[in-house]
Amino acid sequence: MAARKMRNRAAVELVLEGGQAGEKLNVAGSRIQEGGSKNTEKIHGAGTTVDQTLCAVSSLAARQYHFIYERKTWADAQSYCREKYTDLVTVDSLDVATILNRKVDLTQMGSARDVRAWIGLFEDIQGWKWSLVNNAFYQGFVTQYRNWGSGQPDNFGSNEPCTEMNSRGEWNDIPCEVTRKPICLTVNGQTAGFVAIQSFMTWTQAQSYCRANYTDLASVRNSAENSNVLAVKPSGESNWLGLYRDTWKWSDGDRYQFSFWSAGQPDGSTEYCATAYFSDSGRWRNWLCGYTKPFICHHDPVPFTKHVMKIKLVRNSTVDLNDAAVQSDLMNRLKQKLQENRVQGNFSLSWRKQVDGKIFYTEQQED
Ligand SMILES: [Ca+2]
Ligand SMILES: [Ca+2]
Repeated sequence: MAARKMRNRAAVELVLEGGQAGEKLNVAGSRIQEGGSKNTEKIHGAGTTVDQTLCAVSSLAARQYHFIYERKTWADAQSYCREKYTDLVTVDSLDVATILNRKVDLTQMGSARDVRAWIGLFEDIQGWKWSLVNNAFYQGFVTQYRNWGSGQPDNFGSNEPCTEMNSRGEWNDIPCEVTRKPICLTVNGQTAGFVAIQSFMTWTQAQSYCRANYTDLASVRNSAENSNVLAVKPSGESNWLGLYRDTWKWSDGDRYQFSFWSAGQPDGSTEYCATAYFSDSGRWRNWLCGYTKPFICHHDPVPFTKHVMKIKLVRNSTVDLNDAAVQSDLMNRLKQKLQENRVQGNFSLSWRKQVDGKIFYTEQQED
């Protein structure tokens, strides 16, 4: 009969605080057994490990990703994600791209040539707005006047988010990087005056120039003003107007900053929705929004204010868990684990002190 041995079992309560004000979750009672090692560097042994418990806790706070292999159009996929989860996925870092590459089940994606899934990225093709923001000047809905030429805006080459007026007074969307002479605007109460500038600039340079020297780039509120612009502009030329739009946007409203396009993408003037293409490491390809594809949702769990975890450490050694260096080492490893699990937002981790001021307390137990 094997001799029974006594194990020195230490318990500790770990307090995880963070997130927004919101629902309080309590996971007290999570147990970790840590045993068989001389110090806290190695965590092995039967039962739940520190890693597993931290994973479970942080998954309550971290963004989760869900692949849906049923095929839907981009708009239907967006509705589905918003209903069941939070939104179509936002891929705002290489970390997220890596997670998606790891999670995708290629066998469920259809033919090998079509391993792509909708993500939340779309081109805001209807989002035209004026450089000048001044509600008193527009008085309601006169921001909506447009005088597009026939077949415009056509987003030729998938890169036309700025607007010029041609020699007939008609508007055309064009790339913002080309150079045109700007039409600047001076505003005096409700009155608009237009000034033709005689030097070539990109749209952004034109905007800065007009804002520095006049009120802004030209806003056109009605056909009478369109004629006024036409009257001052150089004949036989196309000139900048203040109308522009954002290009790519995330469905959940996040700013489009991180870029992960496949070579040569985006292309196609009417491909307003983006897919992650898993034959190319999940890089993005824009595609016609009406096609049906698998898609990826993300889910943001309820923000939490505080978790209390009770951790039990089983050890054979004589390491002093109330030694400050040991505690700080363990704490650092726990914090690192939380970061690896992408716990979002500000969080803090601290030990909960017992009534006697100690953090760890030992339980004598037979096993
Ligand atoms: Ca165009
Ligand atoms: Ca494309």
